[in-house]
Amino acid sequence: MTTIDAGLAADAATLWNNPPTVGTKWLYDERGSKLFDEITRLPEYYPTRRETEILAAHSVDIARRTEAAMVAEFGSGTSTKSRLLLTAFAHRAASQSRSLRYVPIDVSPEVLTQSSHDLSLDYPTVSVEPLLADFTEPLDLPPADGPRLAIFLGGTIGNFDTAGRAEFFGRIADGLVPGDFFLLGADLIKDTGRLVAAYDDKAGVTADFNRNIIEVLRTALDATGLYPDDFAHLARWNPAEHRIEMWLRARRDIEVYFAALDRSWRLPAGTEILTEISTKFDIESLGAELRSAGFSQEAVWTDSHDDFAVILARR
Ligand code: AVJ
Repeated sequence: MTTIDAGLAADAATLWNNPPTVGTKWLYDERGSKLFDEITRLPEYYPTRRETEILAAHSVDIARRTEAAMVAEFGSGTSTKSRLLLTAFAHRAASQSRSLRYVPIDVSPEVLTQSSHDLSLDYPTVSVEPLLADFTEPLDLPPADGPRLAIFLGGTIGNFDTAGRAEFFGRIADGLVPGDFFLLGADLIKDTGRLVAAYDDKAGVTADFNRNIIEVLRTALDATGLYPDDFAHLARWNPAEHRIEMWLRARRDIEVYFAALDRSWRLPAGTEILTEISTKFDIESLGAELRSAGFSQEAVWTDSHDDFAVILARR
């Protein structure tokens, strides 16, 4: 995990902020990515099932509307939902004797290698071209001989705050040319009880996922005195920012030494560390954000419960 280790040392300064924060992407090492995968199957965690319902119902339509030669997926993870799109896109391309390229982009090399291997076997007509990259940094998409479709699914857009979203949408728009497309999945504002339960499940998988970031810090920064069990998982709804926030609260006074940084980290009992935000949206304001980034809205689909939305935008 050399890429993560080097990056985390450079990223660690926010541990000394007030409140302390840890870059959300450090939740998604190999173990974290597997735990997140488990989260997507929890009864309380509805977003994956809702988005899957939308993609299952509309993939053929999305393939027809875009006629994409390349699908580039930001934060592809295990690409489970992308399979619905790939099936439709590969079929559409084959029926027109076109080829289809799929570019999964992720920060986890293990997850990227495994999913690319599996996809190549299952989609022999699709050229799978994985890209190990952090989508929070500038990134050039490979050129293609036809429309490109950038996709960002799962509601991961919720990990950005308002300024971060504007920057991210602007960067996607810059990387595309007129005629290219952007497909965005976003979780919608709903009953607070359901939202909180989705991030604080009964089985405690989300708690383990959150605490895993402590283990990532411990190994990457060569820490002594740092133990996941010393932290309690908290999921809170922030109504002003309409987002779920995940925090870790120190259960006792904690004193850590990071050998990789030659620096110590003191957390009095009760100190809370912000590890992830998951913003929830209303369709109108999200559409407006896309328009200010230079996209036009082509279509919006929601699931049968109006829990989740998928927006197709054109550059
Ligand atoms: C992967 C960012 C979409 O915000 O719902 C799930 C992450 N964190 N449970 C989300 C997550 C805790 C998830 N995203």
